[in-house]
Amino acid sequence: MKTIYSKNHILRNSKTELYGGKLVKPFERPERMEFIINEIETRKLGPVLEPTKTNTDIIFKVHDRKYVEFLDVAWEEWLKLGLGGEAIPTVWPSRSMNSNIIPNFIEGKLGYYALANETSISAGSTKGAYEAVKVVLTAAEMLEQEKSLFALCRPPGHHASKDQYGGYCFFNNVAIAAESLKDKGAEKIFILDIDFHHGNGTQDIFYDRSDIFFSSLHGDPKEAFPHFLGHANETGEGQGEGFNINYPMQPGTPYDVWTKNLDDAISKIKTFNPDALLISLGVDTYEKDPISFFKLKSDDFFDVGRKIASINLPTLFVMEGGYAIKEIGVNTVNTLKGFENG
Ligand code: Q9C
Ligand code: ZN
Repeated sequence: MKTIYSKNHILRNSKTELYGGKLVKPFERPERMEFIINEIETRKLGPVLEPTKTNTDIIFKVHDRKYVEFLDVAWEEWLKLGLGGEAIPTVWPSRSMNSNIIPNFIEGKLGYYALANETSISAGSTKGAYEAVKVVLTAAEMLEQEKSLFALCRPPGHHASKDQYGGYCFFNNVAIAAESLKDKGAEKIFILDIDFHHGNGTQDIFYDRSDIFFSSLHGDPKEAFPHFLGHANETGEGQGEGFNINYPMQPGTPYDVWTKNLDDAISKIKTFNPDALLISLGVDTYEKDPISFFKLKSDDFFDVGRKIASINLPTLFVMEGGYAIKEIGVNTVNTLKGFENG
């Protein structure tokens, strides 16, 4: 399997994450990619190629123009305040306030465009996020010639909605890939999100659509981030009714329980019969992940890949989360090798 990867992901390199009441070194850090690339090379998954697609205008099919413009200037505007630290929102349009008027001042804009405040914006963050879009667009374009591809995106994307960043995500890479495939003639796309966290951004973007089916296996939002979306009763709306399925699961969920839900999702994929399958691949379902609570073991990821291969569709894997850094490469490549040898 070919991997598309940009070394320029390093442009996204913030120093802080608000976690446990402290500013800590971010869980979503550049070294994650080094462990994955290393494992791809040692186990000879296939060539690692740089993105060739550099026009990212299709972003506007997924994200609001004003949101993208905000991300383009956020760091410069924050810098002008001369406060020294990284850009972190401190105020939101909460239920008792008015969220219809977008503030001019950066402090207000951060709260308007952020869905959480662990994702600090720093110099280069937005440029790094564009690199992940180039990676996923190059991979989507190549999917016409290849049975499967791995878009090694960083930063991840599935928490980013039409007009909000957070959960380490700025642009919704997998959603942008889906729009790109539709642009090239695909009629139906299925997005299966197996990251530990609910893909709230992807769900929100396609919630009223019947041509892009979204399904997610994740920690129950009553217990886990993003906390305010990902419940089982969210099934789509309007034209999209019936084209969204969530599988929230409890703390401590082991592979045998998790994989029954995967089997159910796979039966939905087969019935929907899409032109392509996009996998939001997070390996934070791993038992030793520092911020998650499922109990998948490294060997289980082979089986995940094998099951996805059995669906027998053009498949694009898009990297999302995974924070057990030492094992992130093994778990990712196990999934992809399981797919190839399945
Ligand atoms: N107590 C992705 O995996 N903070 N994002 C969680 C846990 C945010 C995860 C705090 C986690 C975001 C792409
Ligand atoms: Zn995650």
